[in-house]
Amino acid sequence: MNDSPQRKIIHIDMDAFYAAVEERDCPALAGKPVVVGGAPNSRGVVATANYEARRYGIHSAMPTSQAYRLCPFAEFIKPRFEVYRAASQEVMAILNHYSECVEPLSLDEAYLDVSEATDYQGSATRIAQAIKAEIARKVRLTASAGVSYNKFLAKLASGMNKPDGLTVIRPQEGAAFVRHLPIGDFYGIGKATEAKMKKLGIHTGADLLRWSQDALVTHFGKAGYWYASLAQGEDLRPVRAHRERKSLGNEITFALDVNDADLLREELFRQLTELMSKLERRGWQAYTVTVKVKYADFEQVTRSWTHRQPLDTVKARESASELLARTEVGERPVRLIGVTLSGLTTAAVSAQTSWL
Ligand code: DCP
Ligand code: MG
Repeated sequence: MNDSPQRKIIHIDMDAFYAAVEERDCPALAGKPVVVGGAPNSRGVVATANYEARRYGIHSAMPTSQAYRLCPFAEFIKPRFEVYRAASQEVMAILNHYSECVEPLSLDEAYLDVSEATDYQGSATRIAQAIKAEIARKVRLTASAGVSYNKFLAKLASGMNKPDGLTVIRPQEGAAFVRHLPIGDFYGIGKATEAKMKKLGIHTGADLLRWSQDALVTHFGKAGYWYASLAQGEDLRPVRAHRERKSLGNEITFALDVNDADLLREELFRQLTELMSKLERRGWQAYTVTVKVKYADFEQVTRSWTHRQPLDTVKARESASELLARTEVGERPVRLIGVTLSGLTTAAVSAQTSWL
């Protein structure tokens, strides 16, 4: 894997993925607003909407009942996950043909590192064009592609000319591009951090760039290093073809949304205790704790902490508690909470690969 600033990274993101699959499979939907999601009952939400429906203000995670009010004549369709999964597999198979280094992020999204590619004289832009064309021909769906020298910019680029877009941010353009970027669009800056940044007068990349790394670390902890490099248009994260599989996680979806931060912390501790004893039984040690929170509106955040030493129960709890405090629990109702331990190592090298 090549970590030099001259890497060539492509980010592929399918357009209105679930809705596009429905349109593909049902020609009668052509040109109509299409909403894929749960029934408009208490918990029914929009999974996605096609671009026609988005014109009415409909978007992912919105209650279906609200989508219905915005556009009663839209086609409301129940998700067919098996079909989306099959389409996703076809897309990923195409991507794997263009690079050995493909990192899927979700059903409809992946990064490719094509630094080493020799097709099309190594032109990442032409590779991206070829990928889009092959997806269109074989899967009959459109994808948007972003091409750049790191993951952060490639992903931003793929979102810039949706649908069916292809956007390139060249190495010499990255820094200027980032200066104009609203602070909320930076990778890893969620709603809470965005608000904190704005309080400090940081509204754009240019504002962020005026802050020293030390000052950012003072205000944001370890994440400050990350923000400082993003401000320069730098992101050294490698594309990981084989994602870390050794992790152990727990989560719970509440029947009713929970507002009480203490209660949520207790629930996390309960999950952690369970995980730690599982780890112990298997003779494993973990270095990373990740807390996941899904709010009532389905927005999901994760907060992670990697330690230098293997975690014990006390450390794991302290970390989880700290990570939880970096979310908006207590302020926003929570639908799901979970914790994962990763960065696992073991002294006993056993053949336990599928013990999750
Ligand atoms: N999805 C979901 N719930 C969400 C967000 C997304 O179920 N809150 C599902 C439906 C989407 C798919 O994941 O089709 C991919 O998500 P994207 O965010 O990439 O959205 P789309 O592909 O639908 O639209 P686009 O990428 O064109 O903006
Ligand atoms: Mg998409």
